Amino acid sequence: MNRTWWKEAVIYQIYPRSFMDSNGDGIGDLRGITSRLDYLKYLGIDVIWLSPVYQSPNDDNGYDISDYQAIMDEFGTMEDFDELLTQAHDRNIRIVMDLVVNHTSDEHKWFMESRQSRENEYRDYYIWREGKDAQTPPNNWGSCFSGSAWQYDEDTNMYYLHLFSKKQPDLNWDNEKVRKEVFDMMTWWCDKGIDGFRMDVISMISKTEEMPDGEVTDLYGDFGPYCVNGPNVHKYLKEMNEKVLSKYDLMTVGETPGVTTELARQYAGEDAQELNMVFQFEHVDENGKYGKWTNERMPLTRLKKILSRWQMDLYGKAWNSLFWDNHDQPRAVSRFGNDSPEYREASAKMLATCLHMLQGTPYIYQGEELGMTNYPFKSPDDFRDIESINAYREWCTDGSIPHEEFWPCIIFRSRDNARTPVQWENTAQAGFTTGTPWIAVNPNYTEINAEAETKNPDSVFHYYKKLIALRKQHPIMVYGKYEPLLEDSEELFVYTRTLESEKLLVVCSFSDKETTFILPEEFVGASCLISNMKNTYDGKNITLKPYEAFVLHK
Ligand code: TEU
Ligand code: CA
Repeated sequence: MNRTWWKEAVIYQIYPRSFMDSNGDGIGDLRGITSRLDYLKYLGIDVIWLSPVYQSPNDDNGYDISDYQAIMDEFGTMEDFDELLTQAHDRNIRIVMDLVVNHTSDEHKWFMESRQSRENEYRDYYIWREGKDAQTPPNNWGSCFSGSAWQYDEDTNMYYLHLFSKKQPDLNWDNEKVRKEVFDMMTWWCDKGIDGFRMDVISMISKTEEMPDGEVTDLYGDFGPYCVNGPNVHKYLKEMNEKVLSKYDLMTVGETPGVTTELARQYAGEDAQELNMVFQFEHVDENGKYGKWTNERMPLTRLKKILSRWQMDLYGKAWNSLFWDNHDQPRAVSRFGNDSPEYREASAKMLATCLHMLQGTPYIYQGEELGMTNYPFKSPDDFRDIESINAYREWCTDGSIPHEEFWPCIIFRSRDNARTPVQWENTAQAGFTTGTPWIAVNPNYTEINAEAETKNPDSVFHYYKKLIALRKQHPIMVYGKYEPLLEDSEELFVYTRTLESEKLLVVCSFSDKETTFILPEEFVGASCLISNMKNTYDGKNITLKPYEAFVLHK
């Protein structure tokens, strides 16, 4: 298996709007990020994945781009970006940009032209279809952000497709002019010296020609079979690789909802000439009777089965991206751990151990290294995210689901849990801004903040720092072969990693009860690489405290 820098790196995702505000307008910005690079260097990360910073009306907080080669006014200027890139590179930190090219903003000049007339030269940059009539869209597909996936445009009496908000019209990738525009823009950013791309819903860029009604799963038809992993997606990614990616030393990761381990070997195969790795979502796509809006937790055995399959199916063939959360997911310690005062720190460290000892490139979402938790939402007015706002209206306000029934579901999974400001210190607004933040700061910033944790050697922060440092010292963490143990346990996630004569044993308790673990003979007497508790692991019968995690090395 060939060894490369992006396999050995730890990636830190920044959601700029909520990371650090430098000018007191309550909105995070590029200069704010630059001011925190020493903190990231101290943590030890190698790469920053920067969520979108391009010109945008912010209908979906920057994932609706109106100019790919200009910086969003609220985030600063292109000079601020150039300074951030220089300062990051001076610290040997790479910058990976968020490439959002499944769709643009409806305020992009291409769409402003396209909607002018059916004959406009930009008409075919997007996906326009006749409705069944002026009141009936071309089919029953639903948008990810509620409502129909089709928006009627009366100027030309046609509908345009938007798999996300109606201000995010889908680009027509079958149009070679679109592909050329995108590849030219990517080249422009690469020539500025960026180090790669995270590619937003890249598995959705190719749609089938036929667009029939989809299976109705909740309120609308499912567009999946016609818009995910489509007929030309690999052709277009191979063209992107040949015309852009292959010309630079880049890290590329596709956000590929709907990907399987089989397809991952096409998207990110060692010899596939497409991408380096993909984000899969099987372990975070727990659904209930209201789709994603559920506070049900996935049984540990199912979580282990999914992660094991991804470890074993990709081994030696493709590369895993490892994450518990990001800007679209609830906070890891609240979802997979236990965010009570008694168990928050132990379970956050346990989750970090479990993830960072797997094979793949680990991603740390801003604040995860502090053990930041979900937010205590009190009312739908607390939401800022279009997905949560629309969902509450669709299911509750306009729908038939009582607030008391839906509320626990939406506050558990809302993307806004991950978008509250990073908690830097125990001062007003957690040191994120001197102004009024665009979204409320979690009140627990008084206990959970970077200043307190960087000073406390036993903090979640220092535990992440230690895990990152271990990765640099032990190639087995990167290249060792994964094998699961105790697959039927609902309390313990146990696995080994093997590289030549070296072995690791990773034991993580997901339980809030004491559990016992029988040490395999071969690990009796092995040294402890890291653990989140002060314990010795030299006996055969080990009693684990709630959320205890340890790694033995021989
Ligand atoms: O997310 C794509 C995606 O699948 C989301 O619908 C995500 O899975 C869902 O919100 C989880 O609840 C990407 C970006 O990460 C997201 O922030 C954008 O809103 C979306 O694409 C549209 O660009
Ligand atoms: Ca600001």
